[in-house]
Amino acid sequence: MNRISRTEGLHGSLRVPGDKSISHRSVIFASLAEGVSKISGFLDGEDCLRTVEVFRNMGVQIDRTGTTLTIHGKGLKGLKEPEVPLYFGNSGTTARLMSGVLAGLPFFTTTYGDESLSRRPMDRVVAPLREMGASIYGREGAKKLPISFDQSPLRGITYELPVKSAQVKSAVLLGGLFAEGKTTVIEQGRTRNHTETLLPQFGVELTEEDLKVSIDGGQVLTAADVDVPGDISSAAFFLVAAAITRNSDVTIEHVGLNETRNGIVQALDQMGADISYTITDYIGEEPVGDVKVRSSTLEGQTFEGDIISNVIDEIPILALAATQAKGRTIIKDAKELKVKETDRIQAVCDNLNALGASITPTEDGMIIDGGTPLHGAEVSSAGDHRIGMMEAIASLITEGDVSIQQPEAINISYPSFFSDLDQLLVKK
Ligand code: SPQ
Repeated sequence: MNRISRTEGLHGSLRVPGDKSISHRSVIFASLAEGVSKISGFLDGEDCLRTVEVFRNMGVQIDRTGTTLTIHGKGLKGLKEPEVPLYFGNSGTTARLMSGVLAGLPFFTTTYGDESLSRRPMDRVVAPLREMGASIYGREGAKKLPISFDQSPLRGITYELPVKSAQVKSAVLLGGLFAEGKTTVIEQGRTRNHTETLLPQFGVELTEEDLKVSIDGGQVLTAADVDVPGDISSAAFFLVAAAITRNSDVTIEHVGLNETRNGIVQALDQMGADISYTITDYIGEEPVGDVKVRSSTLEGQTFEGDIISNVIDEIPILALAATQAKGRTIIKDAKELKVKETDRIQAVCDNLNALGASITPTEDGMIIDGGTPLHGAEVSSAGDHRIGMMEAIASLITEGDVSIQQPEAINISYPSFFSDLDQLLVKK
């Protein structure tokens, strides 16, 4: 249990750990590539380490020194049948993206996850992969983990995504690498595009047109070095912390500012936050820069439509910002939050209301009446890293201490969260 007290403000500069989405993809692509790739700035959180372990179990040598990985890729045809079931832990990204890979491999694999991941939907990737010819078996007709994959040739398809999901898009494109012919994915709206930005660095050609991405099967991946930028989803906790606390002035450096991921910067700006950013570099096609935030007076807003996919993982912390804004904030079109590590609509409402907020859950989001002072209480991460970090930031503004049950969930995406937070806290 972690107990945190109100702060006098946050000051200084910080680099947050590597982007989770890019770290997963770097390991997957480098393992499937021919040759040796070096990944620096890798996120050594539990989720990304699951992806590493999955490939080690299929014969890929992956050496890790801190946040640098050296991956001796095996090519699309060089992986070996694992002797053990593959464990995805809490990681939805590992489960969904690896399904695309495992469906295309010429051997049997069986996979499982922790309690939370075993509740999350897998039919969204299983359905298109089966349409491509994959042999997939599992619980509830393979709607849920555990799931097994057997050898079966894949053929390219054109698939219109029924949900806005980068994981499903990526799973189908990865299946497409192993398939005969062309695979095309058509999105309903833009989702994070790291698969599309990173695959070309490994020599894969993709064609993109509006919301359509196509890949030709059988392309060879060649080793590449990747420098992973800081994770904007991790930075978001400090951006909101600085905006809602007095006497704060924080800069998050060298963070990924991909336009499919920078929704939290847009959302805070829309709420009137004192926020600005500069792009300082490009890593491949990924823009990287510094984001500066100062204590702000926020105004409630309505967030709906296209911005939602761009800010989906930041909605818990955005909701906290909204509790301190003037007026009402409405979040709509965010039904996907119900199938994350927890039902994040319910978890945000239950935990922030326990601290004195006024939030009403809706079918696809929440309504937050702002300007509520928060007080201490005992809350829980409920095993969800983003809920745990949101609670830790909330505790910086509560009258009275907040106790957080299951704080260890934060290690999923941000093992150094509490020491990084401590670096920014102004000491009395
Ligand atoms: O990996 P996991 O557990 O699904 O992680 C989350 C998160 O909060 O870190 C979601 F719970 O991020 C997803 C994100 O919501 C990571 C991701 C990706 O790397 O492709 C895409 C999003 O999920 P989805 O279902 O919208 O594709």
